[in-house]
Amino acid sequence: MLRYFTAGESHGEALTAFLSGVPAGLKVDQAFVDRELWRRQQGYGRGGRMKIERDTAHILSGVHHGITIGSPISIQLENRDWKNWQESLPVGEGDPAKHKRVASPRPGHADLAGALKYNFPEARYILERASARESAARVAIGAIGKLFLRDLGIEVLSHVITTGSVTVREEVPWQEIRNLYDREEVLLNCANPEIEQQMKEEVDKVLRTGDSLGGVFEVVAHHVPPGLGTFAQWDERLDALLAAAVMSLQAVKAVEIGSGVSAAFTPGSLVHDEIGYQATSGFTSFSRTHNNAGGIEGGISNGEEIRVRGYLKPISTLRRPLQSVDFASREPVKAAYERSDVCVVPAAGVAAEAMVALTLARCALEKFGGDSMGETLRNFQGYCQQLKDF
Ligand code: EPS
Repeated sequence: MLRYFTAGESHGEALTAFLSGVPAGLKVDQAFVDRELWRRQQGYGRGGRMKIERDTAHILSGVHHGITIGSPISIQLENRDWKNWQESLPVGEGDPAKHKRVASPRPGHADLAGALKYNFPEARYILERASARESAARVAIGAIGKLFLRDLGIEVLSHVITTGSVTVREEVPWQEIRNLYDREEVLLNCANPEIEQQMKEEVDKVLRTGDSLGGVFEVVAHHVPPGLGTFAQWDERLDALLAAAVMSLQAVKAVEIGSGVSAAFTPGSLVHDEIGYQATSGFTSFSRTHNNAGGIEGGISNGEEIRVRGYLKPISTLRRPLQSVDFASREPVKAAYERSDVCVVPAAGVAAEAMVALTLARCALEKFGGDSMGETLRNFQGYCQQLKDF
């Protein structure tokens, strides 16, 4: 079974990720992993931290001579900013006078709920782990998940649909999303250049006013075979697994599969994807008129593209802070401010790609799993033949 964990604080020495259950013999392309980390660092609206960091994956175990060997993979990412925090956030006791308190909780952040839960008198240790910096560790192991899926012909990428009040209305075809991957300037990672320009103006507006923005990203998994996930148990449904995986990312407040939200307000005759049959080069010859289901029916992938959207709340650190209460005096004050991003929708999309890839990789391994890639691919090809013969 594919399992994964991360560890690390935003301003600690390093982030660490563990990935267990990858079959032996998978080629690990370090440049690909680092490119994924680079992609997560991009986007218009990022803050000063991304100018400090150069995220690269230091693979410590599980990979030798460029291939996985079946043992757990551990990856470390250096926090370059650590050198600025060694005294204020030491592992040892250190000097309490150097501690950087977060004196008043930010509405929308984990600060207050976390301080109450872990019984700290202020929020420093809370924001350290709650920060979206953690998502870099997921992207590192997600890249290994993507390399595994790639051997099965599956690709996972994302694009931005909404930034603030600006939205792309039409469905964006796979090839246009694929083209975004090759861009050297990510900007808002939007496939429509005119709309992307309007999105940039939205970000400029909040940069001027000291506010922040949320938005919507869409992750698309291309060339997924029918049959991943099942309706047999609630916790084996692919849509439920994907929803949890994407919802687990910092700042995501809603997840949608296909046109799930608008479908609730539309008659069934206009929602469900009619079925046809014509010879194609796909997994089967069954075809669909459209893909409102987002590639999943009955908790099972149906052979269409999987489309998952994540809805992000605006970043909760505001340069013009909202009302809060001082942790010590209990007096009304403005919420604490620390360096932050104002918009992270493209980066969140990349982190969500990692979560979708790890979820699909887990389901694929449950279905085709072998201890080596050779065994896994043999099982996969046998299943593909079964689909052709259906
Ligand atoms: C992030 C690193 C953080 C923030 C951001 C995400 O770095 P720092 O706090 O040092 O500026 O930029 O975290 C948040 C948006 C948040 O609310 O915690 C990263 O690597 O993505």
